[in-house]
Amino acid sequence: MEEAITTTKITALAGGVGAARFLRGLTRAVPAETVTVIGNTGDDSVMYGLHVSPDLDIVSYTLAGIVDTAGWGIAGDTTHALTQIAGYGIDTWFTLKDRDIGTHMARTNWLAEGMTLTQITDHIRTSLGVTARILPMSNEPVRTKIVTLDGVTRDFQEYFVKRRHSEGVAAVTFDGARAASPAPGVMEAIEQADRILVCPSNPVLSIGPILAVPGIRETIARRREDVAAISPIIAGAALKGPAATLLPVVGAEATPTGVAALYRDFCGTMVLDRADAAQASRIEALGVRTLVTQTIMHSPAEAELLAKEILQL
Ligand code: FO1
Repeated sequence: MEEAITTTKITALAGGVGAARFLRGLTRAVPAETVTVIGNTGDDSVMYGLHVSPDLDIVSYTLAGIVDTAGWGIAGDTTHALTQIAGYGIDTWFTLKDRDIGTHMARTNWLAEGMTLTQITDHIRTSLGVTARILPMSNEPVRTKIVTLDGVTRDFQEYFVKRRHSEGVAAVTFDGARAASPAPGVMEAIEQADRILVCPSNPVLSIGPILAVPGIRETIARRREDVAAISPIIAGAALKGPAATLLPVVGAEATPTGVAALYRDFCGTMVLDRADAAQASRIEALGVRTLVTQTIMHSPAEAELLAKEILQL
């Protein structure tokens, strides 16, 4: 009798650069077509008239092998369009390069024609040769807003890029989340996955918006034993971005224990770096199992090793 081939289905919650680097390793460790990525769209924005979906594009470009060394945009891209509009007096603080603009032009036109973000994201990733499935968390607009200590509410990219996340933050909100619904395929991907991974993304800015879409957090919580999250905080700091300064804003410590406390209702295992090994017992005391290993990914090969270790759990 022929042996049944069992394919493990993996669903991953993802933000931008850190997530994409992990996913590049994951899709080396397992067949990419067994991976479904649920991507954050809270960072989406209209820039120079074009709909930009940074986290979806970062994942698509990274898995397609065309991402720039910055972690976003396309390698070797040029800035002619931006130079042109700067000449018209437009403030070009958000860098959209020429080939990348092509993606945003296509997306903007397709949205105007009535295509959903799900359909558009699928078309872009398949056109780029990406075999992992990439789903936006929702097709309805959910927009991350930052309320500063001065009481000013900023659009996400204005806080993150224009002001280089240097302002004190009083609160983070996800406008539209309550009225949004999970995009087609999202709930099924969570319910039918053998393993659910939370990528090493900012828990507040990147994973927070996904969990804010009604139904998603509760559905993941029903799969708690199969959920593992990789801490984006190592030795009290984030490798990239403001995660360490934003965790206290939502009442959490800027440590893997703080991340575990935020995730404990839906996450059975926390993966933390060896530098934080001393925190394992505090995390276990929260009822969350731990895997202590090297979580810093210097290369795709190291990301693959990390993915393999997590999948062997
Ligand atoms: N990040 C920057 O620091 N500066 C930029 O000008 C910038 C432009 C940009 C354009 C397209 C895109 O997909 C991403 C872009 N990013 C830029 C990254 C982005 O702001 C953030 O990394 C994500 O929103 C957070 O994951």
